[in-house]
Amino acid sequence: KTTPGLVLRRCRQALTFLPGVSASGMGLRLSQKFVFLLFLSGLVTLCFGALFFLPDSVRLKRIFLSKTEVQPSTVGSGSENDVKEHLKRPVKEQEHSRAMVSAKADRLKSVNRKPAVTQAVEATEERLVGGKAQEELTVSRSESASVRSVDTFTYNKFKSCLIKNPLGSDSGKAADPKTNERREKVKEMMKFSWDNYKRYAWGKNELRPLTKNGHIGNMFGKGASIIDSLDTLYIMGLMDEYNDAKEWVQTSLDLNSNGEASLFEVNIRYVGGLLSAYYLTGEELFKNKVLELGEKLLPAFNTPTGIPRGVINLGSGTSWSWGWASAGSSILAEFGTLHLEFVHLTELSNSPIYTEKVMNIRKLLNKIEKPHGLYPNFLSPVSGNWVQHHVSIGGLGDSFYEYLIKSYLMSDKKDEDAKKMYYGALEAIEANLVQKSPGGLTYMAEWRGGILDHKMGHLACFSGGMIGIGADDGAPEKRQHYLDLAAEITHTCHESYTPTKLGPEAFRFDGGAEATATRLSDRYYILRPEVIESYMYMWRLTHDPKYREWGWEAVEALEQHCKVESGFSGIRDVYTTMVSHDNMQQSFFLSETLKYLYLLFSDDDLLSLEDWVFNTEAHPLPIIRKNCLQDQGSPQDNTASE
Ligand code: DMJ
Repeated sequence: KTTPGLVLRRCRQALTFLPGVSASGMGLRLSQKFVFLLFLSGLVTLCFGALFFLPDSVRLKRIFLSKTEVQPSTVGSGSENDVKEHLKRPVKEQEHSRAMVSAKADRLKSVNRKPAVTQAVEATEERLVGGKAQEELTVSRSESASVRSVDTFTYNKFKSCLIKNPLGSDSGKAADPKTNERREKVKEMMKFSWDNYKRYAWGKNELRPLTKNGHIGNMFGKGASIIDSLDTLYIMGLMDEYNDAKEWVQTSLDLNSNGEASLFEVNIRYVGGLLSAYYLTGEELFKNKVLELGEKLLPAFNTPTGIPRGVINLGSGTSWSWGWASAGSSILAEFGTLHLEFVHLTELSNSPIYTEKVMNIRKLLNKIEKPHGLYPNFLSPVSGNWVQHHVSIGGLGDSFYEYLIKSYLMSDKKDEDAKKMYYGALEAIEANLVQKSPGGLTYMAEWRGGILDHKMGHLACFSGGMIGIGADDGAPEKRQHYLDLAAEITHTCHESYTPTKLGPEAFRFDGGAEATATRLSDRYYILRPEVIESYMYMWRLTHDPKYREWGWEAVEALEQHCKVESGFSGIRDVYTTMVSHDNMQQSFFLSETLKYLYLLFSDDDLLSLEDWVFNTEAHPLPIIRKNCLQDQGSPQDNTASE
């Protein structure tokens, strides 16, 4: 048996023997010298090779092998310059050089890192989740091959792979006049919101409709409402407005602004918005902008685990964690809500780096131990461990679950890992969080280290739609159950919409409460989409007319309570009809709330679910049909180009 000790002893013996041999070697014949030299070089190679079998901690190894070679290389890390170089090269070339690039990136870590990140890397190298587990987290070559994009993306080819025309046969116009009138009403609301934004807040992130000015906020430089509106304007046929938005992207979208930006918000609003705009219109401008932006997000992944930090300065590339997140942790709903957009960035750029970044996150999440199969909301990007055991399907957790099932659907049902993770998570959610109230309402409680908080956030109301779209791919015996669960959750969320017919930020099921906000601070409504989002999905899945009726109730309530002279505004208390406005027209109102309402009153072939998944900001992204894109084939029944 070869042990490290034995190898060392043999090397030492050989080394002490050598000087004597070489001293007397003068008298040897040429052939003997040759044999001796051969033996000597073999021995040296053997001793050096044996170093690789020594445990990591053995000093000798550290002396002989440079530090960078000992370090594992992770796809989650890399210097900015390497990333740029990497992006310039096509996938094929990168296949051969990926190993070299990541080793070089590791070498550069120590000289080229932003201060905050450097410290973290050095301080925690030894504390990484399971030490050498980091090596295992590296996306292997064969795995990245499975997510590799086609050689060059061609827009026409992509269009030919859609089953339906994105805008439907008659722009999605509903057959019956009543539904059509309602759809027109929603379009009018969009135009009103947009016109006021344009008039008072053009180029700012959002409109303040009471004070008639703009609001910047801290998610990105500017123009969030413009990017968030592009696809809504386009599908509604508001072409003058769409053209104004497009022109602004061309002339004024500044991707180099210095300032704090949320990686999550930039991704779901800007990356998502630009991707959708490109896929819907084929305008190269959007593709170029989104690829430029995608590249700027990569430095946020330069952490020991590859789990990105929450905040990034797009100008300088520096990234850091939210000050409010405990112990410098990253948020599940933030780093877990990148997959759809990043896979599309790889599609369009022909660079695997984006997919590698998100696959690395998924790998870590797959590996790490989960309390009762649940995913807590806070994770350290340094150690890769959970920071607190707080689990929520609402804020801080929500869209992570959404992106699992949507990753599966968007991969044309090829991404089996995403499917497994989604149904595993759903099982844990059902076992631990799903509750029935005394009044018979089904809800999702929150979980704090094993103790249930019988509260559900408005944000968690997206889960009706999520469970609905995932029902069909669950185990056969569970399908009807999932559809029923989706309907029950959607019903509960509808119950929370009273008496203004708008819903509070959070509602409770304890102390006799049945889907009501018991705290003053939970009573506000900020034009959020989640309840309407679930109506839209449930309508498409069941065609039960109640969902359209519930959607119409919301339209009337928005008109009555949220519409002000110069736009739409959130309200401070949904339990009084003497409303007080919060003076904010959120950009997600244009991107999500109004889009989902419009789709609810349209035919199912407008952005058909057979072809599209919506990102968490309601930006439609196409299902990637690799077979069709690569093989000149197209799906049967293709009416997309009609
Ligand atoms: C949106 O920005 C997204 O839906 C996000 O996932 C959660 N919150 C808002 C809307 O409420």
